[in-house]
Amino acid sequence: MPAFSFPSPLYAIADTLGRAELSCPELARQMCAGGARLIQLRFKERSARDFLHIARQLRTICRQHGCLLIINDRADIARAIDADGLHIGQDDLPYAAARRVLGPDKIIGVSTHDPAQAVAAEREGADYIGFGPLFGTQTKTTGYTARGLDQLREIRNQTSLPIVAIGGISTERAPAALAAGANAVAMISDIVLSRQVEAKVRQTVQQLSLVRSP
Ligand code: TZP
Ligand code: MG
Repeated sequence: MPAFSFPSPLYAIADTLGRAELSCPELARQMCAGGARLIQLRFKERSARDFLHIARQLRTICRQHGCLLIINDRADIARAIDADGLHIGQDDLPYAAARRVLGPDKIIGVSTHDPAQAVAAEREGADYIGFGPLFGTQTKTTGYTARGLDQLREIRNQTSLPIVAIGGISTERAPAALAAGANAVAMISDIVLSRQVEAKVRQTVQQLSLVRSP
């Protein structure tokens, strides 16, 4: 399989952050309409059935727009809906087990927080790594201090895998993450809490297309 590369520097995470007025499918629709080409479905603290049901809807939406769909945490759900890939953290299924569930052709990304984890993810066979929390974030209690741009540069020097930076990234801060070696930026709150998701995604995609990552 050829090496994976992100289809666009925006890695949009569909997590409604509990906003009652915005459903996950509606969020994904607006992200796609704004030009997102990769969406991760992050659906915490809900039943497996609810997760599966929403994932199926996103599968349809993403296919209609030529957008990759990555499922967060759950290899079983990724496989059940024939998602394009899975994103796992350090406490989820280990990479090798997730690969057995998904088979050889799906994308598997692994969250990392330091150089040793990044090197291990590459050795195990991950297609890309997440790195963060890059900046302070309100969205997740990560248990890690903000890693910062210097550590991102260090990770860039330690791995040839595509890197998606995550944590506290806004449209304004994203170019600095790309300049420090990230190939993509993951964003939740800056997109989801903006009143107009489609316009916000369009503006972000446009801004990032002007940035050249090293
Ligand atoms: N992992 C590290 S930080 C984070 C995750 C899932 C949350 C990122 O959300 P935001 O709102 O873009 O800071
Ligand atoms: Mg996880």
